[in-house]
Amino acid sequence: MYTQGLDQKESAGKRPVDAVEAAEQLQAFQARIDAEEKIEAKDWMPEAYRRTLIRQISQHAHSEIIGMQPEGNWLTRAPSLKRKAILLAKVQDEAGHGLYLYSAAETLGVSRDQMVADLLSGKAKYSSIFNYPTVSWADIGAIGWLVDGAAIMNQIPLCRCSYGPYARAMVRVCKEESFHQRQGFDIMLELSRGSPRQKAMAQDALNRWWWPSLMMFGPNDSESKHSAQSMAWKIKRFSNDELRQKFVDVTVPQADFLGLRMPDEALRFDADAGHYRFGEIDWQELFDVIAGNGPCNKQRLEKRQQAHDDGAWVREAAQAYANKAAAAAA
Ligand code: FAQ
Repeated sequence: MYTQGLDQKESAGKRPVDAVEAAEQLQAFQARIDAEEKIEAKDWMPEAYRRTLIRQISQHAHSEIIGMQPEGNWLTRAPSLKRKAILLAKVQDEAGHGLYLYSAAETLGVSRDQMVADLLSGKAKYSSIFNYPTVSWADIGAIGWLVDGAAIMNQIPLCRCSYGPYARAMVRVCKEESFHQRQGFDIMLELSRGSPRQKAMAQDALNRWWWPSLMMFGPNDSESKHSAQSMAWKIKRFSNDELRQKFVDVTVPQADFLGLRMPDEALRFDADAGHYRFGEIDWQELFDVIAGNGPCNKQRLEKRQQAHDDGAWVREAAQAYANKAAAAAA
């Protein structure tokens, strides 16, 4: 009987007839996925598919929201009015992405309050990359170039994700991320063509952000517990390693153009394969950061908690207004 992908709760304790029906339902669901149909919020879906999407989309939303912090740190210290206006627009875009993504996750039956509570309690993850500090202006360039660059590489395929609300949210997010990536590259270009001190700042930022950017794609395929099922469900279209390799292949020539050196002695072009081969990633560092022990995990969550507490009056006012409007309409 075809039960792969059936949640244990869905198959356990079912009478044989029910179990056959459940397996048929699952088969029909997989056939829709295989036919590239979009799954919509009100369609039947296996519980495990729903839970996987809630996990991934809410983590993605949390990443956008926490991701505002390292860049927000430079809003008051951007080197010109123009750079400040651009950075402000970028940080606001990240807030917008978080909101589209929370909305997409809500269509799966989880409340915004629950997702926020899970973030603040440390139960829900967000991308490891946002637990590193931004110590110089060049870090803002490196984040745009590398972090947004990695995010786009991962997110373009998500525009074709099998779940309609997530896929549609990603279309706009990706357009905005492309602008973000270009503004980061533009900062790096200006610095790397500037004074020797500016170029050294750009190199230092690249040295610190390169490896964490490669970690954003997640563990190696052999260690990625969700990839196989997520790819069968066409939530993910490429594996973690495939996307990481694509990112390396497009980014190394960009570093050459900037006149910067990748901080990887093992990096070399494999002409036969047409790919850049790179050194071993420090997986322990990724797992430590994911476990909450990165350089800024504590600070990021404390700041988010503070912002949440400070915003309580806005939520109360919005609720009071909604109650009043509902009473008036009744
Ligand atoms: N950080 O089995 P897999 C951005 C966890 S948005 C933390 O491979 P999966 C925009 C993973 O959750 C950046 N945790 O998992 C921006 C799982 O843990 P769990 C965020 C990580 O889901 C730019 C476990 O490890 N983008 O940057 C990480 O199949 C600039 C096993 O891993 C998205 O969220 C990590 N790096 O693949 C904003 C994109 N990697 O939950 C501001 C959507 C893995 O079982 C400024 N997400 N884990 O306890 C995805 O594509 C996937 O979820 C992956 C992970 C690829 C991240």
